[in-house]
Amino acid sequence: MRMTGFLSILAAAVLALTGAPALAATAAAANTAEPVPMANTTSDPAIAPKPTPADPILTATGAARAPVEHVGQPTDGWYGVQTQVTKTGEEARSFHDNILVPLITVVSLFVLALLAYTVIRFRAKANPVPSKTSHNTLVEVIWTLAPVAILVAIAVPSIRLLAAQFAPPPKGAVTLKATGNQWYWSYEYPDHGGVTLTANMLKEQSEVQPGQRYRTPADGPRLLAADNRVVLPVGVPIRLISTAADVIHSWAMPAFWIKLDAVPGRLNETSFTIEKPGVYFGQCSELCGARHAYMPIAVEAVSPAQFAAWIRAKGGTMPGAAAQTGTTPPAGLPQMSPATVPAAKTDAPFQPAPDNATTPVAVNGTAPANERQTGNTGTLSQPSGQ
Ligand SMILES: [Cu+2]
Repeated sequence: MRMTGFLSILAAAVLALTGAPALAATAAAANTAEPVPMANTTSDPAIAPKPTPADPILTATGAARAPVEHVGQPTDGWYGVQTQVTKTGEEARSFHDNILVPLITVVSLFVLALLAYTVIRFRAKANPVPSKTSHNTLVEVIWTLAPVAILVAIAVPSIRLLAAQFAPPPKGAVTLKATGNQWYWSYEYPDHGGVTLTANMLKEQSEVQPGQRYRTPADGPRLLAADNRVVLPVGVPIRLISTAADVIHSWAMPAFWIKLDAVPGRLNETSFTIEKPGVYFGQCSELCGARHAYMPIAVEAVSPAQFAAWIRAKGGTMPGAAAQTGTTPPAGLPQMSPATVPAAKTDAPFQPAPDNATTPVAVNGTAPANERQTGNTGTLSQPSGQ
């Protein structure tokens, strides 16, 4: 009887190992076979603004900078986490690959071996007279202390990594505010003259009307390419602030080791520094409705000089210049963490007000009530079909 139980465990393990790729393949097939549901195909504003040579992020030919394969995006058949381009991400990847996976493997094999030994050695047929042993102090102390030691060994680097992700950024950090909307992302650079942009997923050529912009390989992978990329400087600390306009979304960027919930009425904050220039892709990672899967995140990391040029091309200002006019408060954003943000302040206190780009964003929920009513999704430049 016990032998049968063991065999069924083995069978389940084998099934899980061999069945997983098949399931994944089925899911992938279903994914490619189904047309992308578009709630509002006619009014969705995926029309290409003609690339302007003045945009410093465009290459000399006027095309978007093409992403590099295997970097900042998923790869077919790839095991493990994506290549990391932040310090915390690299530490976390190393912790996962070099400590957690070997440890899990050793523990699993050890338990499997113990189980197999017990099942075979102490089976009823081989033991007509069962042992009456009820406890063994030494063994009990070992099997209590060994897991405790393993857990402590895992907890110390884990907690250090967790703390590193939520450490307040140093002075001079670039603030990026990401707002989740059903179903697109809008962004704001409050320290840079209130530059705003809206990012919608780029559709496939077969899904758009003639003349409308569609995804090309240079834009990025299907379902991950966005019509507008978030531009961030390399080597400069970034303060990411997230919130949402309707339901909970999550700003997730695997290559940065970032997954930050975007909650209506709240501000969440994290910080990171991108180490390598490139194009990186992520997705909303909180189930937020029918088109949850179609609100990608595309980040283009460039040199600080290119970033400054891009900000100027977008009509913004670099913080040094802006501070003198008093229009933007680089240090005025409160250091908010999920724990310190007032929870139930207002309905929509964190809406950007793109009508007047020089108005500081009401990040602390103290904007007058009449201002809170403005700046809703209607003022965003390219709201997606809903
Ligand atoms: Cu979402």
